[in-house]
Amino acid sequence: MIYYILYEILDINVFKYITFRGFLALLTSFIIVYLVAPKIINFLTKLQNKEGGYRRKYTPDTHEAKKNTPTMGGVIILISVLITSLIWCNINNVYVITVLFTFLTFGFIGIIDDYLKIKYKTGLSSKSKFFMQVSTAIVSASILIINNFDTAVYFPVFKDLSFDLGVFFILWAVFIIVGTSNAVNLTDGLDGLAIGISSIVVATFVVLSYISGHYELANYLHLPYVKDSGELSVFLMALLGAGLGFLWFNSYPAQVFMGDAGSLSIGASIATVALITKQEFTLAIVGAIFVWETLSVILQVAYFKATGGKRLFLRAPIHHHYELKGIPETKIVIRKWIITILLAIIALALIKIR
Ligand code: 57M
Repeated sequence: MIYYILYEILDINVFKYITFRGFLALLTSFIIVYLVAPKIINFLTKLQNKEGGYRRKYTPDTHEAKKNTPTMGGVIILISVLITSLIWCNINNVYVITVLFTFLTFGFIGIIDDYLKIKYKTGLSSKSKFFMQVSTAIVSASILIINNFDTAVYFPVFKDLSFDLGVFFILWAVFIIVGTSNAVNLTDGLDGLAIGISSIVVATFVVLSYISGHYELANYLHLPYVKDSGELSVFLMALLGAGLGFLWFNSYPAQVFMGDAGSLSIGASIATVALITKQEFTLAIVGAIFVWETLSVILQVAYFKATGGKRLFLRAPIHHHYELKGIPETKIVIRKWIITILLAIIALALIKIR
């Protein structure tokens, strides 16, 4: 909005620049989170205490002390990113509209699930949650296709390799969006783990979306040029500011958990940006912790069924396995952040060797 008034109407040139608005977006969303989080945490704590909260069985003993920590803290991120995007993004940009739609709709699905868990001790059924996620992803992909989006998939390293999916792009988009959303959700099991990794991934895609929307840079680096996708970096800077702000309160010992409201919306929006910028495989690289956390669950369940009840890991997702081996929670979290930072550097370096 302010972008429209300051640049389109008052013609104040500096607000044309994505970088300038991006830094303002990061500061704005961080300050909003820092100011509203205490009040919302207080409200969620009262709600949780009134309704008795939600406890999963076989939770590691180290999590017993967390039983009164309020969840659904993702609403703080949703509010901050929405306000900041309306202020600093060009909301006439079809990619910003698509990502905001995905972000808010997955966030709404998460809010319903979190609230049902708090109030009735059980969330949405897996089927209804999956149906809502898939439906949203189909709408997101359809918005892109209606706006003549390039439905080809591109690959890291091999600059001339691409494969046009045509209408099957919708299936690909559903797989990437719903898969990433649930991978972040599974990973959200230790203080600061999901938000820390997500913020590093978001920061990586700030760079990638800026390049993807910059004709000269994209061509110099042999990356797919996606006209007007650079505006996504302003949205991502808003998400990064909100993520850092949320980490302020979710770092160990967490004052609040993000809930599905946060994990689903963050995962789905990152995935949608990866689809738009043609960097789905880069997402798999920098988000490899999300992939490994999900794979550990798949392997655990498959092994459990194949061996009639034996476990491959002490517990899945894999972060609980390390916990049960006696590694302190903060050490597990910071080591996974370090791995993700290294993966982000590798992912960006891979661009240069195309
Ligand atoms: C999402 N939820 C956390 C919090 C957060 C099929 C199976 C793998 C499913 C999986 C599952 O239910 N995952 C759901 C993970 C939970 O966090 C809440 O959920 C929100 C995210 N959706 O925002 O509201 C607990 O995680 C801890 N936590 C923190 N700090 C944070 O910042 O300490 C979360 C955020 C919170 C808190 O204790 O209550 C979770 O771990 O459930 N199931 C599991 O993840 C369970 N695994 C399991 O049962 N494995 C089995 C089979 C099924 C594979 C096995 O290994 O044999 C684990 N989680 C729990 N107990 N709580 C292990 C058992």
